[in-house]
Amino acid sequence: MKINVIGLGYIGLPTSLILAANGNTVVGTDTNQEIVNKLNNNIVTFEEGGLGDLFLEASKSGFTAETHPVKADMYIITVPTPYMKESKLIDPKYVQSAVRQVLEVMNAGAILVIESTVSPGTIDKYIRPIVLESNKSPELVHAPERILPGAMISELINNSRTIGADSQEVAEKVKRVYETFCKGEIVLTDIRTAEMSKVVENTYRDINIAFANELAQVCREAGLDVYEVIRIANKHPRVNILQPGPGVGGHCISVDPWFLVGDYPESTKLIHQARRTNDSMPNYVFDRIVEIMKENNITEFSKVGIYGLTYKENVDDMRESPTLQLLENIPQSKEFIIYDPLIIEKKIANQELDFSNFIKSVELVVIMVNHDQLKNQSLEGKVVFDTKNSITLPNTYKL
Ligand code: SAJ
Repeated sequence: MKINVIGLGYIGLPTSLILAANGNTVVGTDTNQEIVNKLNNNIVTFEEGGLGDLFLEASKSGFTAETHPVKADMYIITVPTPYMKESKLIDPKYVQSAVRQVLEVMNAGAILVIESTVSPGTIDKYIRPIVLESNKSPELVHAPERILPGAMISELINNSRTIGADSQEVAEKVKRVYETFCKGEIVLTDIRTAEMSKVVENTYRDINIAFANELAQVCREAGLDVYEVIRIANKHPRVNILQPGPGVGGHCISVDPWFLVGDYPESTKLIHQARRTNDSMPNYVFDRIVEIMKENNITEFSKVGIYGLTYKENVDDMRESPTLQLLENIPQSKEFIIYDPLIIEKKIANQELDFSNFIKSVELVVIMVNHDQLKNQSLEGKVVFDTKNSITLPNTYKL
């Protein structure tokens, strides 16, 4: 089976490599020439545990990268699916353009798998018409990706997967390919159910994080320690509350629930409120920073250091990160000094690339991301506001 994976980002690259490392002939395609050049020169394009080793194995098995789709038996599309800021509706342009490019080169009857997360109904509304217009009649499949950045390789291997197709026969064919690397259960269904279940998974998590974030605010008003309250409540066999934090980032959980809100505005009150709650957390963090500054007679915003620019711990992905949301929402926060051990090139103003320079220049350190690197650093002598409950120093401020 020859497979062409379209879009070599956070999902497409690990997916291509694991397929190649497990006996499939794989070509990866990305329109970004720089990504393609790097991969063909044996440079892995982002940090993820185990990705380097997987890359070596895949390269030995003949994995290569191209800027255009090639002839193959199966195409897997893993391009981004942004949403439009105002309407909250999905913007399917990247998936549509990938499908068009693939249709130009494919042989009739090849299989076209969409892994990109799409709002329920997208494939029928925006993809099927393009496919029907062509004379290639590919089999359409939706196999939504389900991997957690930071644990991608083990999740690719062990998670259950969903394959939505128009017929059992096609679903079984695709299942046989995914089975070459996936040890989890592979569930077969129709395309619309696959689309909806993926978006529902991320919405479920968003709502549960919003609940934890709301509890942090309630406990603060009540003068209680939210972490202790959650720890005790979670002793109940049917309670499993997540952890509050400075907001929800990443390209999945902070995006997918909007697809449902955009399409079903009247029926998604809870989902919409959860999004608002999570989106309001960076502002809540800012209000707490101002309080803490007053309490400690810190008068200049430039004496506040923000530790963490990525959307969560131990990944180098900054998309929609709470720190970026904070900088975008609140003009005064632009004076803060920012440091992140995983962002090694300067990406924003006031970013400090060296930890000791960062720590020297600030009086208050705000922990926005709990990177492992923090464990080896001393924050002695600093006022610390820990929004991730990551350290146990005395006199640390919490959310
Ligand atoms: N967060 C909290 N409190 C928590 C857990 C997370 O504030 O208790 C925050 C994180 O700090 C981060 C955000 O939520 O800012 C999202 O992080 P995450 O680790 O929960 O999830 P993602 O976005 O890295 O990956 C999610 C996963 N989905 C679910 O867990 C339902 C992953 O399995 C999906 O494959 C991925 O979205 C995706 O691509 O859809």
